[in-house]
Amino acid sequence: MVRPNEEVEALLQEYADLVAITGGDAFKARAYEKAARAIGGYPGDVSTLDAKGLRDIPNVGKSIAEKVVEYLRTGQVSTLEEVRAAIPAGVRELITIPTLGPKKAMALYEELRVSSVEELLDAIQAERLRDLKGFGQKTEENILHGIALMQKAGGGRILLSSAMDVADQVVSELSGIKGCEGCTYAGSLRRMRETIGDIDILVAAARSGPFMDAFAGLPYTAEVIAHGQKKTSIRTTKGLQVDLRVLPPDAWGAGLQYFTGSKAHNIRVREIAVRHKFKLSEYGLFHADSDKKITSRTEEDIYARLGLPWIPPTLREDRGEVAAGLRDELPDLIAEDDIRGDLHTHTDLTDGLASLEDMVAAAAQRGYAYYAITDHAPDLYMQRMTDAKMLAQREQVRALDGKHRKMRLLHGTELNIGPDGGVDWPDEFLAGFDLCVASVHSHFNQSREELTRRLVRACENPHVAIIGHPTTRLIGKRPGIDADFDAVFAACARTGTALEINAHPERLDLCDEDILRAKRYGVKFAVNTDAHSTTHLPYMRYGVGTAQRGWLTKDDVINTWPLQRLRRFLRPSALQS
Ligand code: DGT
Ligand code: CA
Ligand code: CA
Ligand code: ZN
Repeated sequence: MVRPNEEVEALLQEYADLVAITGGDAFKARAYEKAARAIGGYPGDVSTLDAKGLRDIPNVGKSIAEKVVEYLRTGQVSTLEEVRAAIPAGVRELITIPTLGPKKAMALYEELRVSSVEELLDAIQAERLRDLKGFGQKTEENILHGIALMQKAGGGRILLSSAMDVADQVVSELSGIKGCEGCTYAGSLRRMRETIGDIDILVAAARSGPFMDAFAGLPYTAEVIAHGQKKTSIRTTKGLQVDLRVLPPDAWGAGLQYFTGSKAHNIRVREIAVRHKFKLSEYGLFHADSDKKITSRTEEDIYARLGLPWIPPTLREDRGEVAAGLRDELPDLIAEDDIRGDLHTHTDLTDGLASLEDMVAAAAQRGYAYYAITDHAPDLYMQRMTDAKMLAQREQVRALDGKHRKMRLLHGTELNIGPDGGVDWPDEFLAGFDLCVASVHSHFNQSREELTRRLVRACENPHVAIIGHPTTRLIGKRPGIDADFDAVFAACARTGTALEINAHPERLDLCDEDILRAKRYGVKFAVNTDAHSTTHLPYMRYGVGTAQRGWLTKDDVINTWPLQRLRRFLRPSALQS
């Protein structure tokens, strides 16, 4: 669970931020930022590399490699410690507020002597920010929202993917212990919620002792909070709480059902039990009057005795799943196996970290039937895209197509939706692509009317087949844009434009509730990873989990369709203009 790549990524990113905030060389800050991303996306374990090995990673030069080596050897980097010391701790706290960049944080400190979140709140209250250059009323609102987001995150919830990495490891460790008859994760993680409060692990075994001891002794256990025969809780080195419960194999189904939750779902299911004059607990389903056990061994059995089909965990949120189950109208949910391809991915032609060849090979490994490369268009000037580069890439894609016998390649692009809803290539050029994704990447603070018109206009572009990460939110960091999404969903349905479910764990955009709403308009969806590295392709599982939470079936999701049907959908249609 020690994840050296992520640790080094965070370290270099912090260094980049601190260089920026102290008014240091912007070029240097950017170099560190690039290296941070490269190491974060590097498929191997960086802690096994020496300085030379590190320098083979793109964007990692000599001095950065040396700092990484120092960190891996000593646990700290002396130059970073120096910069840290030179900046008041309060200002560093300010940088961590989502939506407030290093520049604004420094301005607040230098102009207003604000050096903590508390003082910033006071300053906003006293309207002292209004006189600062570059700060407006909208900035204030954004800062307040950022602080609220941060305080919510401070409630200790972590991203689904981070929790999943830990849980997968714990489950694999405990499954190997003698006497294990079953081991899995339950709770919000099994329901694939976008953030996780704590991890709940269940083991089925006759004797709990060996599991509890092994659990308390795991290398990443920083603190044992409670150690008992039924339940042990630990805190990991990263501050995440993990609860382990060992259940008698005979009560596995009841325990799994109970600890999977959600609490609201459990309450709804217990109401059904009461109607049958039954009693449902973590120990089993019983007759209310005699206490005689009816069943407890499997979840299927328990639901069946209540007149319900087995309800997939991703639906267990009390959003009508119990009523739908009673009517036998649960959706036949999309599964990860149904996904035939990824329709939004990048290469190192723009800001991706891997070459076209490597990305395509990794996609073929996943058994996809098709795969789209969608590098950025010219508007994101940092990427320095040109017509010639894109056309040269198309040649390469065509040449590669067929090398992986079972996988067809689509050549696409991710367009930037400009402030007025226009995109960054003319129609004639767009007509040459197999697929155009279009997304918002800037100007998040336009008015609601402008944002809505902007997205609707993008949908109306006949070449735009998919709206990428539609709200642009970053979980715990940046709120989604304030558009009238009902109007956008209606436009998508009318123009045959799919909405993306971006599977990146920091995005999961659209989120479950937006998906449910959009589906009512008859919109189609695409579950894509937006991979910028080969290591991002497996994020697909989080996108599919989110799609399930939005009650989607295969038919709702265009990248489960056979290629021919997909191509018909992608074809520019007269309807759209
Ligand atoms: P989290 O940890 O905040 O992400 O969310 P959960 O859903 O994993 O919640 P957690 O860890 O507190 O409890 C795990 C499951 O145990 C929860 O989903 C349902 C069940 N549970 C816990 N407390 C109660 C309760 O008081 N009543 C009922 N019916 N179920 C409960
Ligand atoms: Ca939990
Ligand atoms: Ca728990
Ligand atoms: Zn992208």
